[in-house]
Amino acid sequence: MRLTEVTLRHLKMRMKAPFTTSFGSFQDKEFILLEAKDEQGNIGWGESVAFDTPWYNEETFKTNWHMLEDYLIPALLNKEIEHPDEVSALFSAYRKNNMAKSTVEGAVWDIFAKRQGITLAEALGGKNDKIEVGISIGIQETVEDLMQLIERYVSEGYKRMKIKIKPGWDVDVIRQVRERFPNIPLMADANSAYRLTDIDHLKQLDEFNLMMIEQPLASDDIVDHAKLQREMKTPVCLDESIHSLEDTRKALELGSCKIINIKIGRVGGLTEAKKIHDYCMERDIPVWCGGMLESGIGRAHNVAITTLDNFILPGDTAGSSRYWEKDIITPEVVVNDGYIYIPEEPGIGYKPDMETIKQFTVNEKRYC
Ligand code: OSB
Ligand code: MG
Repeated sequence: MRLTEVTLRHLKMRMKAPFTTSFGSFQDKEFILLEAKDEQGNIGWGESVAFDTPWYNEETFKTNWHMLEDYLIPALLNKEIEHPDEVSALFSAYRKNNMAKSTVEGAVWDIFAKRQGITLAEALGGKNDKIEVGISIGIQETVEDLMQLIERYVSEGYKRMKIKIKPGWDVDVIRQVRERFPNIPLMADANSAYRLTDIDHLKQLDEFNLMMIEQPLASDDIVDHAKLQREMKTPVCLDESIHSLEDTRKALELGSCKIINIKIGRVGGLTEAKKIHDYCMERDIPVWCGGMLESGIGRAHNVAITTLDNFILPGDTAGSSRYWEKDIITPEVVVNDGYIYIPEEPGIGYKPDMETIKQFTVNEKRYC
């Protein structure tokens, strides 16, 4: 197969509610959607999960546009490939920029599946026809606001609650949540808000039977996380620190975590995500699929990879309606009693809604 045409679109969509992490708050989501066409006319879709500000990692949707336009699309256009695994070799001259690489690699995987008439989940080797879904709840103005959201998401069937924490919104909040909901599967995500010197404070979380604490320390650290994990009963899960299979190997060798959050964009695409999944599976390390407040296109890729066997823990793949008044795919991603059922159409399985995409597009450019 070979790509003959690629279209980049810059979209701006407003979320239903602002999302607040230890880094700050935002409600307007700007991102890139990529549409690729092969020589037979098959269409594949990818989404860049880079934000408009480099708070989560160093990439932004603008750096992704630059990388795609000037390097990645030219490296791929009209090159004959047999399998999406070959895409990373074509990109090997370019360091990092994983979210940019993943945007176009995802579209290649979608086309690869469609050419065979199978779902993206099947193309990746996924066997499950439904996946378990958790939800990530941002920092709220008051504890009562948080309680009401948990109440609602529990009643909607979500399989685990993830609470964002930061200094000043952590031990006391989690204690109150545990008192009110003694049995729900519960975890906390710090997005790197602490230092190793906070160890005694963090160890207080051990009494709340959390499934894990996600990325408590620096985004570029695996050494201090290992020290913390040795002292903490609660399993540490790494998010920001993991960019590749190599990072995964090193973190596990050091004992920096017991669980890995796999985000397709952060690790440079589905091929690398699958490698990390396989490596963890051989070592009995559970993984789960993180989220980046994606539109339905990115969400569809997350749903597909979550069908692999070692995605044991519920992911942050909440339904479309949790984020958007109207998503850009049909059908929208729906969560039923805490499960998403894998769509049966070939490729990503959800159809891009071109009307709605047009409505949110602020810039568009075609390359061939
Ligand atoms: O750390 O997992 C994270 C959202 C944006 C950036 C980073 C994170 C998150 C979330 C929400 O936790 C995930 C989602 O609902 O898509
Ligand atoms: Mg996280």
